[in-house]
Amino acid sequence: MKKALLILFIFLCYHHAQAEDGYHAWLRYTPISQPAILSAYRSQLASCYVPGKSPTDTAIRNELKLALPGMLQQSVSETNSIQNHTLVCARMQLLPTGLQQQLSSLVQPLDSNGYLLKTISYAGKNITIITAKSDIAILYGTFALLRIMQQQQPISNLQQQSSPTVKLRLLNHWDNLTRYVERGYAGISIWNWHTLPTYIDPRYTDYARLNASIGINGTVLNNVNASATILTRPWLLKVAAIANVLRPYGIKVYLSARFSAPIEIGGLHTADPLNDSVRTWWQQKAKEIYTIIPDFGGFLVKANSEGQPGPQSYGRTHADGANLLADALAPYSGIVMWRAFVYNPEASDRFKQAYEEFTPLDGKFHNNILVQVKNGPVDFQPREPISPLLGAMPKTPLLLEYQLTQEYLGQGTHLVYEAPLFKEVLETDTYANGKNSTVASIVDGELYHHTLSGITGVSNIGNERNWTNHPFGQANWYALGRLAWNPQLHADSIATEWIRQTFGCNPQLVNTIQQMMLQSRETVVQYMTPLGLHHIMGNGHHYGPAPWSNHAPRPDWDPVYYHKADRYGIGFDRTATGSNALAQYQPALAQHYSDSSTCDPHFLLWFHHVSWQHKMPSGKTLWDELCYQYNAGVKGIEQMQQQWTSIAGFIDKERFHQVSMLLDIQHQEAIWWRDACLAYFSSVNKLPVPAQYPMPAHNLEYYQQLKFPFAPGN
Ligand code: BDP
Repeated sequence: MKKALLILFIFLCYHHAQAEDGYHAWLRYTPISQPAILSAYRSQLASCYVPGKSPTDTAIRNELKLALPGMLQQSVSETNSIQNHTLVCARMQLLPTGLQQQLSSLVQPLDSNGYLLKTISYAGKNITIITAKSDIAILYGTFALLRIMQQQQPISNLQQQSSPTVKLRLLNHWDNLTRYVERGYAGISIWNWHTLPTYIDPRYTDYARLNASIGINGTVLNNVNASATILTRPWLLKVAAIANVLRPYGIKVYLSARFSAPIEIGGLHTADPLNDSVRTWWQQKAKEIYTIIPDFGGFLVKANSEGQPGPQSYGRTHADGANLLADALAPYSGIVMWRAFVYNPEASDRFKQAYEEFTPLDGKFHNNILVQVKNGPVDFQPREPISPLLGAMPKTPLLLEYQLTQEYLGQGTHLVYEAPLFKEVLETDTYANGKNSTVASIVDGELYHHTLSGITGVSNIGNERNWTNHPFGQANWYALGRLAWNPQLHADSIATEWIRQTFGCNPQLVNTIQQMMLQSRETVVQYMTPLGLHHIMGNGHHYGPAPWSNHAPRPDWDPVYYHKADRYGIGFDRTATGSNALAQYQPALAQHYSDSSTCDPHFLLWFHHVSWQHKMPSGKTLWDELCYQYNAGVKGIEQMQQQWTSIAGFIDKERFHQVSMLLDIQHQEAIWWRDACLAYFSSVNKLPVPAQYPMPAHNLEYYQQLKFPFAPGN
């Protein structure tokens, strides 16, 4: 009996050790499986030498201690000098002069965050070196080497120089102080405010490691719909405790600031940006913050948007409001990220509002301000044209905001790899300063020579063991960091490196998952919002289809506002005969969309109201094409299910089952989207769903009466 229990115990321990819960994300450091690579790594990396003494150097040493024994299955000694086959991780100044001379021409052009990885022979020794101008850059270089090794690629002949293109590479948490995460689908906030500042969850360090490994260098801890409480001293001490953990990893903390904080926590009667007491209040607040958090990054502000307070409440402009805060932060080199996500129920077209409010202010923002612009003009839809502000404010650095959390992309249960969406935006030519004025060249500061530049992602992280709930949500976090580091990287290569690190290097596994990921964004567009449909999700929670919805508190929250379907046609006319939003783009860009017969079908209903009989490039009528697209979306998920099943043998059973079940949900919901939308549109246009497609499983009333009062994240 005892023996049986012992065997069971050993089995359970073994089983537990094997369980893959996704916590380590892409930093798994599992044993290298290819014998030739393993033996090459073992001999090349016999020891490491990290001479620096800063907390960042300690972080580097810790990472190597975790990673190398894990991958090499042998211990790697730390040395006090450079020996044969040593991995050297050191700033240039800490290297022997001879080595500095050998490397100086390669290191000289690097940015302060850029690193050099190189194998080199020095004083008769073959060494692998990671060097740079700062310790943070060495940390980035260390993660770059580990990324190569986790992919089991050769390192015997390395020469890689890399500097980030974008200065601010950020996450925005929409985390409330209650730990409820707005639009969060992965549990509650990882910031355990109640136990801070004394209890430091080890998870904060792992958060820092994961972010630093992809180059993220800042994080806004709290929701843009901010509570002023975060700016009070007890809370700033909590923030400082997080900042202390993140600092060695090169990550600054930022806070969302509530514009009316001087009233709410300062006891003033106004928050008017031109009022002297208000100015003094913010100056003192900044001083207090920097006394507590000396390297505080700055403020993110959502003002006069969706009910948030702002300068317009006092007849002032966004620039007045942003300058007020920027001036308070300037003595400490802090910055303000002022959001341009504004719209107003009276406007004829929500699409146009941000451009109308912000372009007249170009040149009026002080130089420590970035205007933060969502990638599209409406709101993180499965596909949007670019925001017309991108390219329309040459004198203002623009910070590009993406949404990692999948508010409009199937929320916590759909597999959607967003890098193709990110790239579609970055590669769009705005023609703002002639041809090749891509969004990438605007947000990296190059086009208009701005020193401040930034890309941010609204975080999809929560306290779920695997951070993002859907294992593939991690890929979106990963891709955001990689693209912010270098917007020229490709969605497919980012997917490949993520898969190899996250799931393994078997070629069949890698190819299959890569195909699934690359197709997934187009598939979600097809089953949710094909041909340029947008914002037809359920009101408020945005979960599931509700194209019929027409009685929200504001018209611009209603799907019917966006699709304008009637007996004769569908789509939002944004040409000169309609809202003329198209005129907000440069003519050369507008031209891609302006004629309904040549408009890219992906954007057709964004810009045109066309008849159901409109001829599509495929030769089908619009109605037939719409039915085709919805069905293709469902087929796309069926294909993903088959692809996933085909690689069952290559994946740990925990994640295999988890993703299989999530794909089942996604499949059911794709069918729901298709059937509900086609049932509704066919009730409007009175056209039957063509016979080759399945009929909606239920009648329209069935879909309309579905209610989701407890949909998450709302
Ligand atoms: C919308 C979300 C809302 C956010 C808002 C924003 O539905 O929860 O507060 O954007 O970005 O997408 O401010």
